[in-house]
Amino acid sequence: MGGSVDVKREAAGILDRLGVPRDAWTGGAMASFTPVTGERIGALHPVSAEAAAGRIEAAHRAFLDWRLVPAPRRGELVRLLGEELRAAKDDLGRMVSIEAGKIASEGLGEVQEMIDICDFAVGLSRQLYGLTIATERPGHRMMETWHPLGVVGIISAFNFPVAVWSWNAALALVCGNAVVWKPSEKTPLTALACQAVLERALARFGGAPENLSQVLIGDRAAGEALVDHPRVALVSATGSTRMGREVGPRLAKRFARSILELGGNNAAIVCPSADLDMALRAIAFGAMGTAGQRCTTLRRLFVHDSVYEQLVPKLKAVYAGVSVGNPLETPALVGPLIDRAAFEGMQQALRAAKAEGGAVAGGERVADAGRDTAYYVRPAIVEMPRQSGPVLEETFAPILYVMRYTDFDAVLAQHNAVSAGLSSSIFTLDIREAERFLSAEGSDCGIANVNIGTSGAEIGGAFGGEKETGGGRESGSDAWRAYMRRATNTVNYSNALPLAQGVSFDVG
Ligand code: UN1
Repeated sequence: MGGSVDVKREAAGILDRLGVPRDAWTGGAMASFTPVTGERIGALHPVSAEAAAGRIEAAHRAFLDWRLVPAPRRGELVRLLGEELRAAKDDLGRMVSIEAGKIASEGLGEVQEMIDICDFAVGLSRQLYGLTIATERPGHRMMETWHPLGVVGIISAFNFPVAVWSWNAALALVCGNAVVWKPSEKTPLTALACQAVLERALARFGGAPENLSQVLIGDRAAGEALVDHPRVALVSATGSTRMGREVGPRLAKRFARSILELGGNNAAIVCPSADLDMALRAIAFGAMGTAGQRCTTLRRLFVHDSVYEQLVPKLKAVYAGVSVGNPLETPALVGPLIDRAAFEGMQQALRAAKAEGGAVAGGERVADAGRDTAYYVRPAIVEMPRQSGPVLEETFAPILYVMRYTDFDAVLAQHNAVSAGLSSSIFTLDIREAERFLSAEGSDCGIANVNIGTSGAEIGGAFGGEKETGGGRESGSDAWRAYMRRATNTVNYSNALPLAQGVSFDVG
């Protein structure tokens, strides 16, 4: 396993190369850690509440200028960001592995997701279309115009420390907004790295208003400053449902907008006709990828009785054999949990599952994969007699609960009988089952897939979910609309003043 000097030195080298000043992450009061070894790698300077407010005001001033820059020109900034991200991909991907514990391929994949959303946003910068609407009055024209919104706040979680920022920032910037980002306290260094990459793009762009993008390094207080500041028009928050329950009402209280992307308790159904080899691979990636710490992670698996004995023993063998280890030094498929709290939460859920009659395989700490401050675990697969107890909740760890089913209607009901509604999958070659799953009476999630796992969505679609997942949509499709304000414009080019609905109001 890697020595402390190595990880620290490597992180320092990356931050230096990307142009993050050393005094931004050394000598401060806020420690940052790597889950790879559990050691401290940064000492950052948390922003005070006053300083946070000052930065938000500065971002607002930047917005006042940026909103007047033509959208395709704003797109040029995001195009340059995409270029800089391409150049920084290896370093930034590695930094994600160091700070979030992702395996190399997933760290790089996350940066690719950033590049993809930049490409999308560049195209979008010429497509912020409004409708032209038929009016009932002669000599009139009615249309919609989309205008920039203001300062957009971004609160992101440790598990996608850079991609979620980029979904929001790339769209917000082409839509004419300024952005202020409060990254997770667990991944502040990757945030500084991203900001440095954006600053390179800003330097090449030339002439963008100063303070167009800001980072608030800090704890909860920094997030609260963002949520409560009257200049922040929209907060896009990714994290736990508990966080969303606090942030949502606070934003609503001051009539600010929110995009909430909260917990998931994602399920897959394996039907009698499923391609079981394909299902096996998709389940393995969905449930064990990112060590079970994606909001799209597969957590519940319903397997038809007729294929259960063919699939589940194979799945258990994959779980028993999957390589768990240091993502910086080994070709392991499963890296560490983010911290001790995550490990304890996992053990607690496994105890609760046993108490509900679950048969647990795996879940134990993999002692030789790191030092005692790092938390590597063998992913757990738990055969449950029914959907109860911890199965109904999201535990941010690699636990897959497996249940048998016989009746399709009943399994659909079970599928939807949890409080979150993010992602879902069905494995079937039967078109009736597939289409019912996607229909109004099928999956109640924001993402519903056929013969694809629950995680690993592309940026082109709108990303988010229903119920306690929060209802927000980020990324592709028409998610951009949430980052703009809509004006309905009616123009009268006639000599008369006809009133709508035939109302007469003759003042003589
Ligand atoms: C998250 O876990 O917050 O669909 C985002 C996926 C990724 C994004 C996950 N593209 O798994």
